[in-house]
Amino acid sequence: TKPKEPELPLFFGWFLLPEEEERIKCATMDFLKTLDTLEAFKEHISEFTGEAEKEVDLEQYFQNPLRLHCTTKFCDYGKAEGAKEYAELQVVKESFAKSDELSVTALIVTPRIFGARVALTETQMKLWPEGADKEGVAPALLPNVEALPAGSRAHVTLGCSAGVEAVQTGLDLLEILALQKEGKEGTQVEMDLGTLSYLSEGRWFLALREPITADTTFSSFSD
Ligand code: 2AM
Repeated sequence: TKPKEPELPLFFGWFLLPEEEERIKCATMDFLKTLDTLEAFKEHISEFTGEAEKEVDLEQYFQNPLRLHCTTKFCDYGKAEGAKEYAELQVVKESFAKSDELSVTALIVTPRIFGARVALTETQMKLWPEGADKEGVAPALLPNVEALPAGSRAHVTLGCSAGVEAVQTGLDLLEILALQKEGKEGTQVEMDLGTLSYLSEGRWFLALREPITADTTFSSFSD
């Protein structure tokens, strides 16, 4: 009989340690609590609620994912292109179950998602699959995404609004970065954590004054 192929996971990524998860959730929730009280945010509230004047409690608006992580490769149990090749990479095998520190440099909020931008180190980039930034990107946005540095899509999804899938965080992040590159930043507000900018259609970007670091383990997840 043929030996059974090892099963591929749903995805690979860096998983925040449980105590780190709590710390990051608290810090980022504090930001959400402040954001929805800002006048600048209230001016654009209809982009979240569909109605002007209506209030929104962002803490309730976004649902927390189960485990905070930064996806490197979405394998879909082997159905995703390049899943097997990724799992077999020497660097993936060598890094598996090892600890690593992630650096969060910005937070993003849109009507669909709440996320943290991750700045990958050169070593971490070795685990970032080639072409990962472009996957599932709308053709119209592709040239803009190709102009961004590799690894620009790296992020931790902190929450999704009702009916939205986590994959949206990376796509919204790329859109924001593309708009910034074109110089399309609107209102800027100084906050304790850093500079908040508005990028039209309910998109907000907080560039952190100090990066937030988090200890993680590189691993895989299967439902
Ligand atoms: P995320 O990385 O933006 O949070 C399980 O669904 C995990 O895999 C989630 O963390 C999700 O998004 C990520 N994911 C789902 N579909 C994906 C895709 N097509 N490409 C990249 N990541 C995906």
